[in-house]
Amino acid sequence: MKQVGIFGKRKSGKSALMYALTRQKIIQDAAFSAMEISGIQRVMLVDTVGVDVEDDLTAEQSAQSVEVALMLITDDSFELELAWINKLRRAGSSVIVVISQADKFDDGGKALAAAVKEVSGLEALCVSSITGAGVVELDEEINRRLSNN
Ligand SMILES: Nc1nc2c(ncn2[C@@H]2O[C@H](COP(=O)(O)OP(=O)(O)O)[C@@H](O)[C@H]2O)c(=O)[nH]1
Ligand SMILES: [Mg+2]
Repeated sequence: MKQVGIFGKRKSGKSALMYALTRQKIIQDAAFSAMEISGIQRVMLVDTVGVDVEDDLTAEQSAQSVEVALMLITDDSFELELAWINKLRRAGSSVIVVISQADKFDDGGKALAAAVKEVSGLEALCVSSITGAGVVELDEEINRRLSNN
């Protein structure tokens, strides 16, 4: 089964996002239940401890096996995350940058997404696991990346 890994610092909202995506998958699967539609992909979501934990084995191991990697960013010190993005790409993963806990920002995370883009050239998706904003879009992007791989 294809794996999607969730990376980011501790408390960046990885586990909450995993549950939000799981709910989304269940809703989606229910809508298509009893139908065999190609393109519906079953994936394994892999949670990790935190890239800010020294020698986090869960992140190190997942980096080797995930097809798609979500890298969560919550504030403007994201050097560690950028280093991990390079590492994940070298290991062959397709990386989606997520501005996590987007409900905490007045602008829904847009300024932080712009800052990430300025430094790295990467487009980020703003997602809130609490309000659900951006979860469907993220799910769609994951599916796109999985089918392009
Ligand atoms: N406001 C807000 N809080 C969040 C969101 N996602 C997670 N949290 C909170 O942030 C804290 C850390 O979340 P958690 O998913 O455990 O982070 P992890 O350590 O990266 O797995 C918890 O108190 C969550 O309730 C979010 O989208 N919005
Ligand atoms: Mg967690």
